[in-house]
Amino acid sequence: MEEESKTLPTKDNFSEWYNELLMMAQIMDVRYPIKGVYVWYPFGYSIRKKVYNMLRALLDVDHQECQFPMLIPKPELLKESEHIKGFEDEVYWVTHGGLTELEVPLALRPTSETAIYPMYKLWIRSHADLPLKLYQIVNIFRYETKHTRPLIRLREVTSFKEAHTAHATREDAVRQCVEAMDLYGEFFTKLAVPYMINKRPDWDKFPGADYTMAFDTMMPDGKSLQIGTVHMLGTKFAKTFEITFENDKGEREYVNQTCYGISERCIAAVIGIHGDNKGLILPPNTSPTQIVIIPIVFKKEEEAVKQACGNVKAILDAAGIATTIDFADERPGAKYYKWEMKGLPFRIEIGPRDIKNNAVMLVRRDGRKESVSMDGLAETIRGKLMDFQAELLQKAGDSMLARIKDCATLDEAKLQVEGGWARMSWCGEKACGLEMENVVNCKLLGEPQGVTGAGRCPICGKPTDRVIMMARSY
Ligand code: A5A
Ligand code: ZN
Repeated sequence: MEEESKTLPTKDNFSEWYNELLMMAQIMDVRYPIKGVYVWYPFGYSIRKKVYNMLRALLDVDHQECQFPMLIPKPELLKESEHIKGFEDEVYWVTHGGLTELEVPLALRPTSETAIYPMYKLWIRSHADLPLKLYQIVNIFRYETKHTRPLIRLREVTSFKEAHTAHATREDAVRQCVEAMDLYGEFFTKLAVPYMINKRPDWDKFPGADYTMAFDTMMPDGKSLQIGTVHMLGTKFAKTFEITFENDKGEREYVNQTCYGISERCIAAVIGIHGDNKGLILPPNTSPTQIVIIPIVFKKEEEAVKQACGNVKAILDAAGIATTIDFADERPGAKYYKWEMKGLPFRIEIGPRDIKNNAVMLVRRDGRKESVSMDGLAETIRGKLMDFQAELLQKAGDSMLARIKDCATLDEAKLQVEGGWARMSWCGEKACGLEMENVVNCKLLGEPQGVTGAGRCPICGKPTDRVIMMARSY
């Protein structure tokens, strides 16, 4: 695969840095000739595999994976009025089979409620069938009109994980939302991505939901990125699609439902938050390979160095630490550059002097360098990988918190959203909320979970204890 010979723009130029990095580190090729549609390179896809295996493992504890069709008949998609109102501008339509116009146009799923729930109607009969917790990882299509960006805002989302659950009672469904939030919290922690959970304002919730809880993270430019959402659906879809169960008194009742989703945006967050001017920095959990060994070879000791490298790889691989050796015929400096760009957490340099010292030279991706003894090597490295992972999360979390500020006036908020998020009082009225968005030129992310504070609405002046998070957003 051809290498780009460009240099990476500095990260303070975030948009350019991001786009260039995706190509240079071979994550996504952005040259596919459809707007908003991109191609995974094998290296990018290996990160995707690693990340989604973690997500699968978390879900598989008490969900079942399945797969529904990508095509949705038009009448099904139109059934739930709020849902279709939210998505009608974004749907791609299949209207022909060959030259024949289809009698029933088919939508490419923009999300799968209307593909899945007609089947739930058939599958759910009695309370013994509940709760039902299914998920699928599929591609979806949305004709996005906002600025498209690889991994962030796609017209073909390739890695859409959507879970759909059905429950006997509203309480059970509410509890499921909490469990889903816990699960997502655990997932993002594994990715070393800090987040806040915000309850979206009513006018910005998922079309057809009772309410939406969103996971938001902060990108380096201070803008917010919605990296996951949990929706309480209540009985709205159940009523539309007639999904009922027989309760233990023999009566038919509507199920209560939830759904929650994550896309490859979570990988954009990892890349954006942790990378630096040299390229990607992958938290060890997300990296397909944790360690690259670089032989520091001088002609007469070549064999000994090669052997030592193989020996170290064997030790680390046996301990479950994925390791590769770069034997390419290049100068060590060129190899450092290449693997730093790809964000491997650690590199190990082995030369004749290290062999003599019964040690290896360990260099963390953030530049920290130390000699590590061959005695207990795998254990030492394992510990250091865990430290590195924890430090990345800590640093990112600190940096995000430091850029969230309580603001008393709209002027103050306006300044604050230039490079971070503003927290303000809000009376809860839509008119006031929209006016705040207008004046500050930002988005109301919503009410941060569990946070209140006495104050006054900056628009109407009413005393309130509700607070709202405000940000520019992707
Ligand atoms: N059925 C529910 C789960 C649903 O569709 N929810 S959602 O619309 O909020 O999408 C779930 C998550 O997918 C979002 O939180 C966002 O992180 C991601 N997402 C949505 N549209 C996207 C797009 N065009 N490109 C990339 N990611 C997207
Ligand atoms: Zn108000």
